Amino acid sequence: MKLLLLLCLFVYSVHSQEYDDYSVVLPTSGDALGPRAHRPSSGFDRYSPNQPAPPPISGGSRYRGRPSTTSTDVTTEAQTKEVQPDAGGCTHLSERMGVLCPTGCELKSTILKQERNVKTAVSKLKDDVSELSQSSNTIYRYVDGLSNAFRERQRVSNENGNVVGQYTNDLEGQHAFVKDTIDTTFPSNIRVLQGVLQSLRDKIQKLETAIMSQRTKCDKPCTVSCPIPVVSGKECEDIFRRGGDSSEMYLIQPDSFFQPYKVYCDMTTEKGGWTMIQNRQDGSVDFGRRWDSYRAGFGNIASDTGKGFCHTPGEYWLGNDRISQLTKMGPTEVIIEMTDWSGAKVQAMYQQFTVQGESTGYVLSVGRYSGTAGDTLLQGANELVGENRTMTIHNGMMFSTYDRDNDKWIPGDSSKQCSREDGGGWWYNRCHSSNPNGRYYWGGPYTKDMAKHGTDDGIVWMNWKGSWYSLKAISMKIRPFFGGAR
Ligand SMILES: *[C@@H]1O[C@H](CO)[C@@H](O)[C@H](O)[C@H]1NC(C)=O
Ligand SMILES: [Ca+2]
Repeated sequence: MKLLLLLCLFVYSVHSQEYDDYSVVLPTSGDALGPRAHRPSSGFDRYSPNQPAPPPISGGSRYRGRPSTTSTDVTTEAQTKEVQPDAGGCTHLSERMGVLCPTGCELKSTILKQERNVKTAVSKLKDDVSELSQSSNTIYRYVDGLSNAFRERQRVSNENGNVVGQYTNDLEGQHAFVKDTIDTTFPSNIRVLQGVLQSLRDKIQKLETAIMSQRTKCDKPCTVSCPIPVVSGKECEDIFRRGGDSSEMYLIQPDSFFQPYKVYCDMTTEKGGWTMIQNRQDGSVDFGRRWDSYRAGFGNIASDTGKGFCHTPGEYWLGNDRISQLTKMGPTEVIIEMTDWSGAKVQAMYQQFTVQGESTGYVLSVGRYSGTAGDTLLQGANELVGENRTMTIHNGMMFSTYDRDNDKWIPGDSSKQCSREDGGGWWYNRCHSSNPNGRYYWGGPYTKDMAKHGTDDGIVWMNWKGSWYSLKAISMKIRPFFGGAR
């Protein structure tokens, strides 16, 4: 009987484990979560107001307004495309060519981790089942012996008349019950267990097949199958003026001292010519990275989903050195577009956007906001007042990563690091009103309990959605400012 109960419990727990994988903690509606974006002074420390930000580069642009007849003489050049052999992704034959690969390789390591867990669970399950089979065999033997004893007793009782009649009846009843249990319940429970085991085996089979295919894929460097357009330029505006009018991946070379690299160009939004420097859309790339990684850039530039060219941007950070160099060539504007989980879109534009070089910590300076998302970079979080708001302004800040603390939250105290708590590299103050490189949360609202350090480490734009809503998508694109384009 005890064994039966154990069996049922076991089957139940196997089933409930499967459901556990999908259970999600939903934020309760009554939760009043205050903004965690700032770190108010404790009394001992004081917040030292921002130094004035270096003015962003403005004034005469290298670019005049767009000529009204764009690209009639260069269209033939733009339309011929050339397949360029290339290697990127898991192993880069040539890092300077940029990163370009489906995220299969990151997927692989995740699957391998899961595979180990499932394997242990199944081998334990195997042991349990064989143990059960054995113990049920023992019980079969016991019942068999019982049956024999019963027959023997019956013979004796027949000989002895009704002397032990009463006792025999009892024994008969018990025997029937036990035999019934053994014959029906036990085998059916074992069948259920065997079914569970089989379905787990099937799942492992599938995982193994997936892993094998990923392994072969990652054995050799992933090759990019989509062609790189022949038309190239200093950046995407240059390419647009040379006739590159489709949004896709291009090769750019901002100046002749730098190697050319790949980048995604948006040629349709607000008249096109935008060089994408940051993109989040599905959480496929980890943005919790070191200083060196943010300096060099990381992620996947673009991919081909069957149209024959790299028209879909991946998640990436172009790299602080490249961003700085592009914005210091002349007056530059930035557009930050974002989407929530219901599909609503807003944008923030700054007509001035300059990032200084590494020696000064990639100081950010922006100016002249317009848009629908709310101005976080210059104004800080609207929901905060006084110093609490000032300490969320990003303009004038240096870049910080979890291994390089340049923020304004008690400089010098290594336990007070915005980047470590808020998930990504950014121009943190003390700490943020926007956090585009934060952790990717599925679905939008998230809570303190879900965050690694209890802080608002999601993809946050406070002046649109507050601290506790993580956006579905956000991107940053820059363009030489030439005025009057809109
Ligand atoms: C700043 O925030 C702290 C805690 O959230 C609060 O106690 C303080 O009064 C705020 N300061 C201002 C000026 O609102
Ligand atoms: Ca700090």
